[in-house]
Amino acid sequence: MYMDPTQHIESLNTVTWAPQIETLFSCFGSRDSVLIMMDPDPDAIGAALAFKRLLWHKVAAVSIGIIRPIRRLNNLAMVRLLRLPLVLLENERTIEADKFVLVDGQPSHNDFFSRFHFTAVIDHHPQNATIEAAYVDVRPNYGATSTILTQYLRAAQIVPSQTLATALLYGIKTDTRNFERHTLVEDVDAFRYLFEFADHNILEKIEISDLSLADTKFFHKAFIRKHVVKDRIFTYLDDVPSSDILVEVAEFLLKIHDINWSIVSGIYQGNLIVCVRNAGHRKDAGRLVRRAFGAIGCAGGHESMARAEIPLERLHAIIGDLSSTSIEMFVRRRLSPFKKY
Ligand SMILES: [Mn+2]
Repeated sequence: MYMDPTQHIESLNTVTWAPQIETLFSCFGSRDSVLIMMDPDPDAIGAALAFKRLLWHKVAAVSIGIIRPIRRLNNLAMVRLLRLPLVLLENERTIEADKFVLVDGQPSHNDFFSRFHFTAVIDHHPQNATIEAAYVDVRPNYGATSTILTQYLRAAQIVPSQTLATALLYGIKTDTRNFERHTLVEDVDAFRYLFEFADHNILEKIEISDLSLADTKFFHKAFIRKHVVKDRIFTYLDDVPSSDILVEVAEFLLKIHDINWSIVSGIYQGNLIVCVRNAGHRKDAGRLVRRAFGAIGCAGGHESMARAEIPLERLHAIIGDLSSTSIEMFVRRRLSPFKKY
């Protein structure tokens, strides 16, 4: 059956929405010192930069504050490569501004936000509480707040700089997962508009920067210990610093030609964690993991990704010795392509 890859992209079927740009500008004066706040993910960062650009030459000062440190490596790459001026708001008493703006979030989303009285709130999350602000624009059907801000820039006839366009483009790409989820024609439109202004070399580096140097030693171990049975590749990594590294390795191993299943396991916080990725036209990762481990631990997932967590005491009761070899063999036997359930 032919599936239109863009069928999930709905259209609002309305006249192109014109942002109330003059109403927004009337909320700010030339003496104002403005702080734009957000919980820093790429969409929020893009939207905040765009808001700052809108206020350029219209107010006395604008700064952008983030309410927690950025840890995701792609996002750190974004901030460093684009040299973004973000300030960590550790303590609200140190904040000196007379007007506050919130993007990609709502005051009720967070204790930190709820302490402020905002002049403007622009967001795309579902609205579950009334928002007290002079200017509110919440559009829950939009894929990204960066899309909304791109419309504001266009309404204000501001051509985005390369840095701004790159940040907005990356914001739209991450929040819509490259248009695989909650996407409107408006998101695609904003993407198309920003595309020609963005720095695609920097964007590419941001998108692929998801490994730290320390992670590479787990890849090394994964390659040394790999074991292939039919179209399944297994590897066991002993203790890992977080379960994320199991995901990274499992996704990487799926790139191997003729491999349809990658099964990467390790010990984290007293549990054996088994991370499974499945590619190909018959995908069943969730079902396989539930059958193999459902009775002894927590197991589940989707068609293409699944995981199981088995407490070590439980594992000890089943296999006795908890050496690398016996744990490795246990996972391999449970997920063997020859095993019949
Ligand atoms: Mn967002």
